[in-house]
Parts: sequence; C-alpha cells; structure tokens
Amino acid sequence: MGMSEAVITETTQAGVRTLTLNRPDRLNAANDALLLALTDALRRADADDSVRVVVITGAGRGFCAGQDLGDVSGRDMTFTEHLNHTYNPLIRTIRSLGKPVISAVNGVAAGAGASLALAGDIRLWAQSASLIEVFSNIALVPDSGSTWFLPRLVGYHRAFELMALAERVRSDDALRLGLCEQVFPDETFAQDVQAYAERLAARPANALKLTKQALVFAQTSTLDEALEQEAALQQLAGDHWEHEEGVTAFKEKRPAQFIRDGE
Ligand code: T3D
Repeated sequence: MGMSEAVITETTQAGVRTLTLNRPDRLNAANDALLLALTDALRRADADDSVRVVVITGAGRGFCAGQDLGDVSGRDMTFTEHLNHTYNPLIRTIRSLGKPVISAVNGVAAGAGASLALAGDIRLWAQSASLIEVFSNIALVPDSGSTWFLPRLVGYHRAFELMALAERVRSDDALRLGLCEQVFPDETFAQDVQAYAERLAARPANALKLTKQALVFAQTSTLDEALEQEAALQQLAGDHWEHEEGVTAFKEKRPAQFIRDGE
C-alpha cells in the first residue's frame, strides 16, 4: 500500500465502491495527498466495469472540513494554481464520471468539503450532518464549485446569505432547501447508504450514464440544445441491450435484469 491509500480507503460491495476520506482527527480536512488520491480513486472506479455506483463519505464524525489549514503555509503554488491542480480536477471528475456518485455526508461539510457534498449526483445525509460555506470566516471566496451548485439549489440570495454569514445548515433545513435527497439516522447511516446505493446499482447503468450526461449538458444549454442532445443520447440508449431487456421484461410482466456478467 502506498501513501495515497492511507488518506482514502476503498471498499467494494455489490457493485458499490465506497471511497472514505480518512483523516478523522482533522474532520477529513483535505491536504493535497487526499485530493489527488480521491481524484485518482474516482477515475479508477470509472474504468472498473465491476463498479456501478461510487459513494464518497468520511471517517469519524466529520465529512470534510475543507482545505487543511495546516497544509497551506509554505506552499509553492498560488491559490489559483492550487485550485487548478487539486480541487478543480476533483469536481470535474465527479461531474463527468460515467456512474452515479453519491455524496454520503456523515458529519460536518465545510468549505471545499461543502462543495464536495453538493457535487454528488445524489446527496445522502446523516441526521447530525451539517454544511457550512465557511470560506468567508477566513476571508476567502467559495470555491470547488460552491458558487455554481449552491445558487442553482437555493437561489442567488439564499446562497449569498449562507456564504456571507457562514451559517451552518442542518439536515432538516438541507432537506427542505434541496441540498440533499434523503436524511438517514446516524446509527444506521452506513447501512442505509449501502442499501440506497445497491438500489441504484441495480438500475440500467448505461441509461443512467447517459441521463447524467444529458442533465449535466442541460445545466448550461438552451432548450433547443437540450432537445438535440436528448435525441442524440436516446439513440445510444435505444441501441443498448438494456433497452431491449427493459421492454421485454415489461411485456413478460417480470422485473428487468439490468446486471449481466461482465457488464
Ligand atoms: O487552494 C486553497 O488553499 C484554497 C482552497 C480553499 C478551500 C477551503 O476549503 S477554505 C475553508 C477551509 N476550512 C475551514 O476554514 C474550516 C475550519 N474548521 C472549522 O471551522 C471547524 O473545525 C468546523 C466548523 C468544520 C467543525 O467544528 P467543530 O467544533 O465540530 O470541530 P473542531 O474542534 O473545530 O475540529 C476538530 C479538529 O479538526 C481540530 O483539531 P484539534 O484541535 O482537535 O487538534 C481542528 O483544528 C481540526 N480541523 C478542523 N478543520 C480543519 C482542521 N484542521 C485543519 N484544517 C481544517 N480545515
């Protein structure tokens, strides 16, 4: 095991690859080793046919406390260089990954950790989890995609308020505001996340990949462009065996089987 495995641990169960940020005594604050290892692990999960869903979560009581503030002084990169070297490739990798990524927010998500919590395709929170756009506490600008994700979820004004005051959003408000899809009890969080992820893993992988691609595209497209993109991607979905299986299963009045050996 190299250095990189220590800061990110990986397990795979029933097609679900779980990547755990593993610096619990720092609430999984991100140093460069962690960021590069996480991006690398995501890329490997994308390339691995046995993986159908990826879960990102944190060890201990935190999800991710953002940039490790002990790791900044003496750095030989500007802020811009650092973001382009570490956080930005990570967020781009999540968005372009051909598989669903679940942000399983087990505890506090702060700063770039909040961005990571928002960047998943599905966001599952533990009851005691919270999110803080903490950047303004240290007089920085929200980064790692927070300025893109948050206003799309809560609108410009609420996003500005959360960022300017660095207010903590707790799970009941997160659910109401659309920052997460589900909240699970702390005690059963890991099992509930795994069960949810396995449900997702049983869905048609190719269709979900194309659905993600279409939705990501439409976030920045016109309606006309989205319609054209849908028409093109529908051809790819319709030509895939999953579609035939779905239609056949419907006609035969049985559940579709979207998992095949070697796929
Ligand atoms: O390229 C660039 O560098 C720019 C990129 C910036 C991206 C960013 O993310 S900027 C924002 C950086 N993050 C922060 O400013 C968050 C700092 N942490 C906090 O505000 C609080 O820790 C929390 C609100 C997240 C949680 O509070 P609490 O009371 O639950 O826990 P705590 O006691 O503050 O933290 C527990 C330990 O984790 C503590 O260590 P200790 O005292 O037990 O030895 C604390 O120092 C450590 N810790 C928490 N966050 C960080 C951290 N250590 C280093 N860096 C952290 N970000």
